[in-house]
Amino acid sequence: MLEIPDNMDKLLRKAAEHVRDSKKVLALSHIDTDGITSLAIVIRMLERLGKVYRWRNIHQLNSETINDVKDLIEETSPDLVIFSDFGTGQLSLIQDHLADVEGLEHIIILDHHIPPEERAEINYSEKDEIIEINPCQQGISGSSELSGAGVSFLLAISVSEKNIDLSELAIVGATGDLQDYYGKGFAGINAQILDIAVQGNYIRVERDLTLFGINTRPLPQLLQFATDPYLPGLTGDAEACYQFYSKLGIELKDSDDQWRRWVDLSQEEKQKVVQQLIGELLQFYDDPRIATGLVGDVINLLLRPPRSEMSTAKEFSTLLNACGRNRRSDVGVGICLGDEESFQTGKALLQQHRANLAMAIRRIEDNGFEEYDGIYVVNDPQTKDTIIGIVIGMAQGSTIIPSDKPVIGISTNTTEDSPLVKISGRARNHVVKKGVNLKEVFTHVAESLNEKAGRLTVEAGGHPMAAGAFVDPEYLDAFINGVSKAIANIIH
Ligand SMILES: [Mn+2]
Repeated sequence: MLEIPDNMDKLLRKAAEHVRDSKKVLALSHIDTDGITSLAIVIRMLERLGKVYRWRNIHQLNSETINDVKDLIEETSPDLVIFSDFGTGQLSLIQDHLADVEGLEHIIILDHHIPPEERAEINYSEKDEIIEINPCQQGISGSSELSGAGVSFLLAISVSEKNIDLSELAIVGATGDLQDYYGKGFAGINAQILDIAVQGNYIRVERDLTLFGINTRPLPQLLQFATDPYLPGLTGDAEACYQFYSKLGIELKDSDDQWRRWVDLSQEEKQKVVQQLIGELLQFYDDPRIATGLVGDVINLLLRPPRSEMSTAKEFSTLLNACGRNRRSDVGVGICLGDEESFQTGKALLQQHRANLAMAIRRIEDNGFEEYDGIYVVNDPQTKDTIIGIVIGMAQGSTIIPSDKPVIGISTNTTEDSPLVKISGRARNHVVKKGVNLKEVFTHVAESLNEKAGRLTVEAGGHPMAAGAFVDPEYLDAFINGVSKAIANIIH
């Protein structure tokens, strides 16, 4: 059914065996859309096997939170723990802290993040108690070909082909991780999973507008609240959005005085709007793909209520992300599993999320940012660590912050009273092409600081264009200066 490397298939089958043999399972996952959908897939798989299980989302698996995980394991005494959408970067933590817990027989890691360099030589997958399944170790891209939810789906169908409907959630997870970025569609195993979902009639793919809210937002708000991409002159300006439609001769309300939504427009009306928007974006952005990406494959989710925040993969993924960013991933998991009350709560969180982002962007506009050699820095103590990455990305996307250098965000407003400072970095495509790899820069600076200090002061990870770090406040300045120097060396 699916073409996957033999080695990966072997690991999946072994993991599936451990799942079937388990008596009590603890499932742990990351808090974003991919983590939430990964977890929902794992839960459904366990539920269908009639297993006893507990689950929890964890914001970040690090040297602090691993102790909470250990407590949770001791409290729930599972014989199997499944980590999804994280675990690869924390394998040594997991090994050091969890491998010898009594009664815990197996650990399964379902991840897609790139393993740390120092692990290249070691094949931990050989060890029996920990099975790690990660496309990066199988010659498959973990940033464009398979997400955490995709890996979880592979396990679920290895356990039973009845889990094939969970392909829907795998695609929502991949969407959340932007694996089909700029409407270029899915590739690799993602494309295979999409095919399966289309054939099963769980998903239908249509060429349409890729903005958030085509099913749910009144026409003016579709543009006014657009953040991906930011629409110059329209995002944030209600009046301009009304005028945009009236200039094109498009009615905003139907004959019953109800707001029209994008899905209510005729093909001809849609065409007019799309042409106008693309024209404006082409003038504004140096990357033409941002404009052309306005139209792309829209993934309709046929198992979910129509005309709702769950009807397309993009809207669903945004809804789930909002749950996570508001520290309520559990609500997101409930939504994936079809719980109506969770859905209502999630919608309220989405509104809150939107408001939080708008206020954080406004503060950057009002208070400005700092310019360093090689980077821009936003240090806003009011912006939560869970949204700092999105906020700096949006601020740069909307040219509030110039895009010639990466932007680094600092958040001291961290989850669960952690003493660590959260750092987020974002770099535009053309900066990455110059050779800036934020993940590498962050990890190298972290390593050298840790070495100098003789202890753990910074933990870093991520991708070339989006990376993050948790920093001991004492080393915050040293870290920022180190990153500044390293990037300046690359782009000068
Ligand atoms: Mn992920």
